[in-house]
Amino acid sequence: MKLSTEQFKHDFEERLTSKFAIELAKAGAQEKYGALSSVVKNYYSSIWAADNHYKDESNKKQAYYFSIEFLPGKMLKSNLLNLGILDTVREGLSDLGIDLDEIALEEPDMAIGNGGLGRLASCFMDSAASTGLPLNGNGIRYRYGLFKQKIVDGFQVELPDSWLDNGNPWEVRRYDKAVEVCFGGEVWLEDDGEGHFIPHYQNQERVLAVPYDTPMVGFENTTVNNMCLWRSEVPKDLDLRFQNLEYMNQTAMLSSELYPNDSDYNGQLLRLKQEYFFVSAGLQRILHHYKATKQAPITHISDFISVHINDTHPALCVAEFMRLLIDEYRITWERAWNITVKVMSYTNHTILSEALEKWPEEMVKSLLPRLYQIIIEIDRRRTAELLPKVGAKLVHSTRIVKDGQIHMAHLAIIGSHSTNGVAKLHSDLLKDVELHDFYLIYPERFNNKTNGIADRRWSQIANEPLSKVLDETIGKKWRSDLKELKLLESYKEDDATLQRLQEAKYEDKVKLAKLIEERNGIVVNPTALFDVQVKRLHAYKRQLLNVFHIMKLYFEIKENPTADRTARVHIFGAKAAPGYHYAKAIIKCINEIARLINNDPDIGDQLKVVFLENYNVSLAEVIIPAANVGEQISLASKEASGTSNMKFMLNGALTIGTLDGANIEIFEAAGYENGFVFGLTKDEVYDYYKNSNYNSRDIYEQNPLVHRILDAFVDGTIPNISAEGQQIFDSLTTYNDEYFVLRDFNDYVRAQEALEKCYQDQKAWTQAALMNIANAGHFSSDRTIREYADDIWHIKAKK
Ligand code: Z57
Repeated sequence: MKLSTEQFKHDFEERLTSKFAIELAKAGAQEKYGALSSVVKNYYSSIWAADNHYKDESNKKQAYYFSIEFLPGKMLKSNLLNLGILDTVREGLSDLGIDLDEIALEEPDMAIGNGGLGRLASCFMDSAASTGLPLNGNGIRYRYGLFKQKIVDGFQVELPDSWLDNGNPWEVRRYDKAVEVCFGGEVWLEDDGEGHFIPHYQNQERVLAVPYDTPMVGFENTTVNNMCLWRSEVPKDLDLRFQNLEYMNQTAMLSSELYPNDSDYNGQLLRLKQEYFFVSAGLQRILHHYKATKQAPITHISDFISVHINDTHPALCVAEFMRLLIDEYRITWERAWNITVKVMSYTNHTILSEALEKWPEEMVKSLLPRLYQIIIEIDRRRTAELLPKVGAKLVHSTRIVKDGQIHMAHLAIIGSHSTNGVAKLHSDLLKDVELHDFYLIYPERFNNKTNGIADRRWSQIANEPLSKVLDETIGKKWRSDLKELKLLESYKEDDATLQRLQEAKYEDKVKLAKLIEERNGIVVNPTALFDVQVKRLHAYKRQLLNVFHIMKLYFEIKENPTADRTARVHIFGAKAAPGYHYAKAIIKCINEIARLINNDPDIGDQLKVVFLENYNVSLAEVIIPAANVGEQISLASKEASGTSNMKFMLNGALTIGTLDGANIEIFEAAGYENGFVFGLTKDEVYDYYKNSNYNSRDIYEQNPLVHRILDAFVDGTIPNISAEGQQIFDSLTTYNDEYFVLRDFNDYVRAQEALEKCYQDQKAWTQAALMNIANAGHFSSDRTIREYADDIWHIKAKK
C-alpha cells in the first residue's frame, strides 16, 4: 500500500489519543503498541474486506487448513512488511523519537502451537497469502498458549502463557457466525418414510463455538486470507435448571489450554473433545458459507472447497463431513463418501509410534455416538468391498477399527484422496515401510511435499544485516522470489562479498551475545564459533550427542588448558513436555554442565555453554541469524523433515547433521562439501532393528572416551545431577540406548573436528556459508504451498 511518513505519523498520534486519551509524550510502550497495531489493522481492513468480497463473487475454489496448532509468533512486523510499509513506519516512528523494535517487544508471541507442526502451519498461512492462494486456517483459540519456560536451579519450571491479557489487536470476534457443537448423550435412527434414516438425540452436551478471525496479509499483494480460531462458550439459551456449575466450567474449559506435547499423543478425553470441537465448528461454517454464497447444489461442493487434515488431530473431519452431508443435507451414503474423499487430504508428520493417535472405541462411542456409528459403517463397507479385491491380510492391517481402538491415521488415509509426507526420505518411508500396506491398496494417493519456511520472516524481518548485503550484491528480487538467491553463487570468489557476509554475521552475533549476557549473565566472545541446537527436547533429536561432545571438549581443555584452540559457544534452546521426565533430566544436565564449564577459570573463553530459557519464535529470530552451525542430529529416519534446518541454511549457518528428514535435501542443494554429514543411515538403523543386534553396553565398555563421559554423569564430575545423571546413564547402558547415541558418537566427533578445522579458514567457511544461502530458495514455503495448491487442492492463485 501507499503511505507517506507524514500520513503515518498523523494517523499514529491521532490513534494514540482516541484510543488511550493520552498524548505522545506521556504514552508508555504498551499504549504505543496499542495505537500502532490499531493503525495497522485499519490499513489492511479495507483490503481484507475487498478480498472477502472477491472470494465470494469469484466462485473460485478455496482450501481450508485444519490444524490443532498454529505458531505465528509476533504479527506486527510481518504485517508491516507484507503491507510494504515497514520502512515508512520505522522512519515515521523514529521521527517521533520511538524505536519500532522496542514497541514490537510489547506484542506477546502468539504461541498456540508446540513446535514444527504448528510453525509449519503458520509458514503456510503466510506463504498462501503471499502467493495469492485462497487458503484459510481453522483451529482453536486457546486461552493459554504453550507454557512459558523458566529455568530455576537448572530445572525447567512451567508458567502459564496468558497471552490475551491485554487483548489481541489482530483478531475479530464474529459472534454472528457462532455454531453449536454437541457431545455425548444418546442417538437413534428413525426412518423418515422415504428410506432415509434421521438421527434423533437426547441428553447431549451443547457447546457454543464462537469464531475469531485473524487476517493473514499477503506480501505486497491484495490477498488477505483468514485464520479462523474457535472459542468455546456456554450457549446463551442453556436451561440452567438442568445444568450444573461443573458443566459450565467444562464447556468453557474446552478451548482453554493447548496440550504441551510435541510428537507425542496424549489419550485424554478433553483432547478428543478439542479435536471434535474445532473440526465440527469449522466444517459447519464452511457449509453455511457455501449455502449462503454459492448457487450450486451441495453435491458440487468438491468443486469449491478442499479440506486439509494437518496430522491426525483433525482426522474426525472425515466422519463429521459424512455426518453433515448425510444427516443435515440428506445425501446418500455413496454420494457423500465420494464427495468426502474428494474434499479431504491428509499430511503425515511423523513415524514415531508414540505419536500415532488411537482412541479407545468406548471413548469415541460415548463422546461422539453418531460419529462412532459412521466410523463403524465406513470401516464395515470398506472391508466388505476390499476383501475380495485385496485379501484378508491387507484389509485387516489397514482397518480403522481394530483391537478396541480407532486408528486416526487409517481414518485419514482412507477418507481422503491424498496422503503426503513432509520430506523425500519421510515420504519414501511411509510408502516402503510405515504405511506400506496402504500404499499397496491406494498407490496413487501417496505423494511428497517437502516442507518449507516463510522466508520473509526468517531473513527480511529477522536478519536485516544479511538482507542488506544481499540487496547490495544481487539486487532486491530475492525478497519476493527466494530462488533469486542463486545469483549469489557467482560471488563465491569475490572477497568483498565474503567480507560483507562475515560482517553481517558478526553483527548478528554481537546482538545475540548481548542478549545472552542480559539473560544468562554469561559473557561470550562474538568471534567464537556459535554452535546452536534449538528445537523441542526429545530423545530422538539427540541433544545428548551434542552434550557428550561438549564434555569431550571440556576434558581436553582441562588436560591441556593452554593449547591453541578454536573458541566455541554452544547454545541450546528447548522446551520439554511437562510430563516427559527424561527430557527434563537432559535440560537439568545441560544447565549443570553449563554452570561447571562457564565458571571454570581453566576453560575461560575457549568454551561456553548457554541454555536460553523459553525458546519460542521471537527468540529464534535472534538466535538463528547468529549461528555459525546448526545442529540437526536426530537419529536417521526419526525426524520427518525438520524446518529449523532450513532457517539455519537461509541465514548462512552450516549444517552438522545426519541423513535424516529434509537434511538430505539441504545437503544436496547446498553441496555435501558445504556441510558436515555423519552417522548411521536409515538403512543401517533399520538393519539394526531387523537383526536386533545393537548393544550399547559394549560401546560403553570398549570405548574409553564414551566410558569417561558417561561416568561423569554418575560420579560427581558434573555436580547436582544425581537422579538425572543416573537416569541418562541407565538409558544408555542398561536400556540399550534407544536412539543409538553411543553408536553415532565417534562419527559425530569426527564431523565436529572437520567442522572446527574448516572454521579456522574463514574464507573457506564463508564460501560454504554463501553456498548455503545461495541454494536456500527451494526451501521457501511459497514453493511448498504452490505444490499443495497444484497437486492436492487444485486451487489457483489470484492474479
Ligand atoms: C510436530 O511438531 C511434528 C510432527 C508431529 O507428528 C507432531 Br504431533 C508435532 C513435526 C516433525 O517432528 C518435524 O520433523 C516436522 O518438520 C514438522 O512436524 C513439520 O512437518
